[in-house]
Amino acid sequence: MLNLNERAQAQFEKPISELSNAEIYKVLLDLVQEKTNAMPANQGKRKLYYISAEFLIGKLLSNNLLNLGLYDEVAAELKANGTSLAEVEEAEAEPSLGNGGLGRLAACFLDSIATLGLNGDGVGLNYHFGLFRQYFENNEQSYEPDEWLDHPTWLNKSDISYQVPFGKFTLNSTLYEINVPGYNQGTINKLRLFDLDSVNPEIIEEGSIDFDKTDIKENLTLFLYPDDSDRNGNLLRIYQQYFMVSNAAQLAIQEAIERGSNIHDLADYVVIQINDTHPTFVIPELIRLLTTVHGIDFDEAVEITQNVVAFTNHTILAEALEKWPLSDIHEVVPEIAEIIVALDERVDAAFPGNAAVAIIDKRDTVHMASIAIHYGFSINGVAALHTEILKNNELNHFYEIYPEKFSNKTNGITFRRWLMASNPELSQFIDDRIGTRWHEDADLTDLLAFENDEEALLDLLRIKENNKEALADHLHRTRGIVIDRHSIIDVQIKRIHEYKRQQMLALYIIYKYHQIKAGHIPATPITIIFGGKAAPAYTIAKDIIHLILALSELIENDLDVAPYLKVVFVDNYNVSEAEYLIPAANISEQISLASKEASGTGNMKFMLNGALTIMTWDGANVEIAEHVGEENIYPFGKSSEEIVDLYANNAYDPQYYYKQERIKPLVDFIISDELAAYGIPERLHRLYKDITNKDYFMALIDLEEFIDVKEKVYSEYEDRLDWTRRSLINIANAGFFSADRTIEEYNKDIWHLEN
Ligand code: CR1
Repeated sequence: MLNLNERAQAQFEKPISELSNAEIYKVLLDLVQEKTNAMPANQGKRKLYYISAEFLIGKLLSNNLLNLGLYDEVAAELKANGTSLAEVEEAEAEPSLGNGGLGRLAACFLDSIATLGLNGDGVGLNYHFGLFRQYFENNEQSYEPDEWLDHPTWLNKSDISYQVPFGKFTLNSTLYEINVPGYNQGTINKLRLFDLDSVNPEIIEEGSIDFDKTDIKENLTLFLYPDDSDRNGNLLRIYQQYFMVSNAAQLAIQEAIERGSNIHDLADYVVIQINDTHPTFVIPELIRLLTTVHGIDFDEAVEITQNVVAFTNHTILAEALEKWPLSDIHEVVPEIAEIIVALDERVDAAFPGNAAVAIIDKRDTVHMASIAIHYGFSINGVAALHTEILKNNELNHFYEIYPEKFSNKTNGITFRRWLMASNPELSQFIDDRIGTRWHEDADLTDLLAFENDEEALLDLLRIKENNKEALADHLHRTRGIVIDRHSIIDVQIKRIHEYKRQQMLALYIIYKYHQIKAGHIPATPITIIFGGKAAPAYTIAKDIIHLILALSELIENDLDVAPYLKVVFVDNYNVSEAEYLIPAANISEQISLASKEASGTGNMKFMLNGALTIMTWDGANVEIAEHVGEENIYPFGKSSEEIVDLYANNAYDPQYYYKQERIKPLVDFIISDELAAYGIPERLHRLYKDITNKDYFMALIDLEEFIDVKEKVYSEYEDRLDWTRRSLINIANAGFFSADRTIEEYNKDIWHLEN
């Protein structure tokens, strides 16, 4: 017995039934912290450090209770006291330590690494305000600092601190730690977040997220990805990155020495996985520490580093493959700039004349991915198609010289959070049908035996309806938004980016709006839900948000259409919102321009929760289609080869598509008088011009096929039992997308941790 009432009395001198949600949350937080603080860490000679700019960990209470085996007991005690975990969790603040798929992947990985009992910690920064809190005003995105640290958190302050020697000053770090218990493991790993005591929120200008970018001591860990559209922003990002990796490298070396390393054998003790290019400075930093602090000569330091560091690439978008002017790096940390120059000279000597693999290009710009590939021992992509594109296109010049370094590790998601914690009813449904072995091995294929079992299908249908009900309540309670709980729930949630093509779905909405106006009433009302943030400096992405919000208001105010079509943009989309949206979704929108979405992981979460996917042949969608079979998914659009060719030959002309009879009126509607009533002409005209003249991510190329497939999907939804049968088939085949499988692959091929 946990006896929560005793704890409540001791802490608040009241029984549970008289506590507020925030107080109950505090009781449970302390209970879990007590347990995990007492648990031993995973052991092993070799230890992994997973360095990442983002860890989008979400709220931790339910997940931790689940992993500790306390979930059912706590749920029962709360119920007996007239409340529930869902209600109590409303009092938990979601940590603002990440933004997108890259950060959420890191969080799923931490859960799986701990669950497999492997010795591996996450290392990152303790951002005080994350990216930003998004809200909408006048149908535009607005910003607020996303406060989370003034609520009770899971952070433990450690006494570990390092000196980080920048060119102009040295800063002392403070390390905070979050326990990461594995599922049924009895051991923990940690997420280790470095910070500065001198950081000062007061420097943020009232009512904005602006601050003095040059005041490094006070601003260093305020925000994730501070605006880098000017030089001071560039410098700040370099300050952040170097601060993160210098601490990580010092920590890894110190712990290796404690476990018995003599530094020459560091690679037997340490493996560092760098999550995208943001932590790449760890390579020159390791070399600096080995040579200056540990007395190793340069050649050997390079060799040691090369055996320690492995790199994951998460995108082929040029904008995200980081490049920094050498002079900027020099200004922040001259020693690191000098080491990079030396590393570049070695590359030059080894591959003379091969400009494509140079670290420093002709304009003295440093290519971070080049450092990571030359001076790491492994590079992997995050889905089969993505890895092929890296090998054959984007990174082909590197692949030619280092074929043995390349491998694929298709992403995965943790079923603990994305099924057991966020969809308990579905989880119970599965337990009742096939037992609980899947909790360990993620194998759900025995569910296929129920494909034609009407009772099971009706049960599954009822669970989806309940989750829709819960979503409707949540949207109403938190935002006053009313949705039809019996409508079809059609969801696109992800960062806002042209390549993800939220604008294509917006054009479809314009199509549907006119169809309904013309009297073609859908058999079931439709609710289309968006969620996601646009980077503050990304104008077109903000214009796309504006278009969707304006359409939403237009439709809302049109009494002919409003009963049948509703468009919702959920503000400040995050993990907590995803946990309502994904279990409730009927349709998952995975409609990126083929070749551009490295993997996607939302796609896997929707599949696992029984949504059917509308997809382009991109990223992990391709593998999802392989696992569920093409009859249980809705593919459309040009192939990645076709798109890669179009780019290579500069052969895409948006005007050609714009002029098509079915497309032109949809695009023209963006600048119509009707929409102008709800919109800002400048934004709508700019977007219109962009789509008709540039359309770099080809929103128009697949639009006609998209319209056809959407119509087909909605009409097939009318056969609820057959729809639910295919939903079951999707769930049953999701096992491959467990992050445990992904982590087993990383460990077998790259990390070689023993447990
Ligand atoms: C990719 O866009 C992928 C995640 C995790 C993202 C997405 O397709 O699923 O990484 N990349 O691998 C990213 O955020 C900065 O790059």
